[in-house]
Amino acid sequence: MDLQIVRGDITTFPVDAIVNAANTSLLGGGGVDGAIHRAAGPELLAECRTLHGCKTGKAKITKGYRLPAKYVIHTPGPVWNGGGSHEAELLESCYRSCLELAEANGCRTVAFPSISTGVYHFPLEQAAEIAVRTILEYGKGGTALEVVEMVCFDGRTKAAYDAALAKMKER
Ligand code: AR6
Repeated sequence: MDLQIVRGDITTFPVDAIVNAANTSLLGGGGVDGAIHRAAGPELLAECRTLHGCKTGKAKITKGYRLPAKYVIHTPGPVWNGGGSHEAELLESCYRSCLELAEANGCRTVAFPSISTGVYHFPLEQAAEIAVRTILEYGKGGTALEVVEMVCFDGRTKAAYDAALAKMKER
């Protein structure tokens, strides 16, 4: 399994599954969630309504509708609350749950946004290290997933994920 850090708009990625940094209602919002719902069209919200929400750190899958991706995997990340409310383990659980669900649905290629580092205010450097470590550890366990892309929307986010990957490779 290859982990790639790239810059771009996740709604344009022709992968098997893109991940949505959702909220627990799964009924849409701003940020990447809003962009995914706009690009996928109203059928996505209609399917999300049948899911009855999702717990923080877990994941649920839908079709991708008008997106180039076949599936959307929705995961509510933790809201940063100072670090003493299990935020790190919940963020790790988001990445792991999404990878497991992607693999269980036969996906080979998955693209993630930077979960929780927008309006949920998880500190970027720490979030990047958790994401990179969790994805690489998942890959080491043996997986049918071939490519995992971390899709960074801006330069600061890309720099943080590049640094986290470089740091992991040094170890
Ligand atoms: N492609 C890739 N990344 C994007 C895109 C895009 N098109 N648009 C934004 N980002 P956020 P969160 C980046 O706030 O912190 C929603 O309202 C963005 O720059 O979208 O997990 C949900 O409904 C940032 O780096 O997600 C929840 O209520 C990253 O995606 C809440 O926000 C995540 O920022 C979730 O907050």
